[in-house]
Amino acid sequence: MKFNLKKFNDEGYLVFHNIIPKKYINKFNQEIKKVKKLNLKSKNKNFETLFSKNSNRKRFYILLQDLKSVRKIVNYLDDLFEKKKIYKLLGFKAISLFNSLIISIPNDVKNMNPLHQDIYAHYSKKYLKIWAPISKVSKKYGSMQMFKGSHKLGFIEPKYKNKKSTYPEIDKRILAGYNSEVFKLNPGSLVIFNPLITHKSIKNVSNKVRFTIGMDIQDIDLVGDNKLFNKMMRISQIRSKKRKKNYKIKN
Ligand SMILES: O=C(O)CCC(=O)C(=O)O
Ligand SMILES: [Fe+2]
Repeated sequence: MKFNLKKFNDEGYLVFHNIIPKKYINKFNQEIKKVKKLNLKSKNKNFETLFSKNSNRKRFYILLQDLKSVRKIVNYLDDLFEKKKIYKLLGFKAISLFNSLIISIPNDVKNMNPLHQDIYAHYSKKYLKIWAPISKVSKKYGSMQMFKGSHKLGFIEPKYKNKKSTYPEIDKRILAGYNSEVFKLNPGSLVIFNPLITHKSIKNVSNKVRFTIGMDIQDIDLVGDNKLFNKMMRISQIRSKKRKKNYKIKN
């Protein structure tokens, strides 16, 4: 695993293949099988059925975030970055590590992330994001599209498309002339990216659920552009409020 710092700084992301050992991916799949068995009485039902009720979705999503195998994978990657001296290369001194599990249901568009930068938990100027597919990702299985070099534009103010939107988006016109990539990767690969690179979800048009682990790695260093941090936190607060309001209306 060779971290090409120049490429990372130029393009805003790096892709690595076959990083997470198979045994961890298998463990994850076994756990998911157990969850399905426990919650789905009928064999022909799938995650979609469970997720279809909004009240279920929230509880289920929260519990799935902390699957034991997800923790194990995150710890494995943290140790690997330490061993390969990636933290050192990037100048991390005191690390805060947050992890999440992205679950993308076939044909779901409501929960996709529109064109955005990762400004919703952005508390440090030294911030690295990991996107680690644990199931196949592609234009068929759903994926992420990333705009090469767009982190160099710096913070871009996102706007709500209409009154009903709960996720403000970046105007795609600002990316005219930028090349982009939709990741086609096998489970166990990694995308390491700058949180300010513009990216979006790609719809899952297969009949399989897409699972991806997300990691937020931030240095606990408060020095930086306070005005910008306040702005990002304000945008994040407004988005949370809109989401809560929506949640209540539906239930
Ligand atoms: O996987 C996705 O659908 C989007 C992921 C994303 O926006 C992120 O990891 O920051
Ligand atoms: Fe994101």
